[in-house]
Amino acid sequence: MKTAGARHPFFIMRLPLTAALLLACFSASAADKPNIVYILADDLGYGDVQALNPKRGKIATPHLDRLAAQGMVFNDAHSGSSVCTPTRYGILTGRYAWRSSLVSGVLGGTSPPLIAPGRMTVAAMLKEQGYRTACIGKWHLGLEWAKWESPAERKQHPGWQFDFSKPFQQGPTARGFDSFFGISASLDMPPYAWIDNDRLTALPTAKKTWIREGPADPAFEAIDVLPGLTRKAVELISGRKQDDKPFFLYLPLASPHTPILPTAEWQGKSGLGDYGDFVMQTDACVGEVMAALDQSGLAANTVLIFTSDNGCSPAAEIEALEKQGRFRGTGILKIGGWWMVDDRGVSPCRRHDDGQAAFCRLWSVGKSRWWSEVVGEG
Ligand SMILES: [Ca+2]
Repeated sequence: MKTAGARHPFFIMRLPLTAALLLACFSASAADKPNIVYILADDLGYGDVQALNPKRGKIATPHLDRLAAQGMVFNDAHSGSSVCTPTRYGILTGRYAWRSSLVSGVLGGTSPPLIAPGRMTVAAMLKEQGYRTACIGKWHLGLEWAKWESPAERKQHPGWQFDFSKPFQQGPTARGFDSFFGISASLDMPPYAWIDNDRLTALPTAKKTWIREGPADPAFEAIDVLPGLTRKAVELISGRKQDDKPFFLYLPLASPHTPILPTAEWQGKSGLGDYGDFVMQTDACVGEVMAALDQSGLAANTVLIFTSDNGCSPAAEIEALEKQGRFRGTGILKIGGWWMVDDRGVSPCRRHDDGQAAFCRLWSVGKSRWWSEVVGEG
């Protein structure tokens, strides 16, 4: 399917370790360095994108389908641990997560930093290459929150484990990003509050519960997060000029992870329940980013990557969705307590050397000028 607008070089689905792919950008000439937008969905099932599951996919994903049609699809990649935190660790450092202090599982919203100080990240490497770097979204790699100076101070703020009035250390801006806007971890992990660079935008004086109870900015609502992240990403792209420095936008979304909260505009759209509606809204976010790149004239020199950290969680009510035909006849594998859905039933967990994990088999759906020059026809 071809549509108006510039072609987006490629599309990737479920590719947890992509540092090597981003490294390919460095072989471009200094004057022709592409912008890079890396969108990471959270708990989006492989079979939920119609382009990847055309016969059985029931959720409309027109923007991802267009991206797939205009770009390239990588659909046989493997990961040692594919849930939220290890995926993010692998993407940003190029290392297996089990080489870090977190051998399995994920961090919480107030966990300490997982990426060691001084460790090279994709953002830091691109910054050295003259890129402006921004992270907008769900960090989930730990932050060094300020500790209370005295037990008396802590006593004055029951429920506050840390002094949230102070900036944290060792966050995204200490790991190679010029700027950060987003949330500390998963959307169901406190503190429930927006973060701007190295601090909360408002004190978490309330208590809220989205699965977990914790301190919350009274004005913060989980349902506003996907629209908020989308707006910020579009603002960043629209504010760029063609003669500016190249930019790297890392956009780790918090959807369609729990709490599954499509906005009123999307409720009921899929006919498959909240999860289907939230997937459609996530697809629309990708559409807004693509439109911003097109309208700002940046698309032709921007590498847009889309992937997901893992398959959809049991909270999506998989069995109910299956009864409606969503996964009919597809392979569903349970790895480490999480459902990995693949319409060919391929195991996503095989081990490779770090540098090879990102590239297994590759199918070319379309080649851009940039792809041909930088990566080559082979
Ligand atoms: Ca996830």
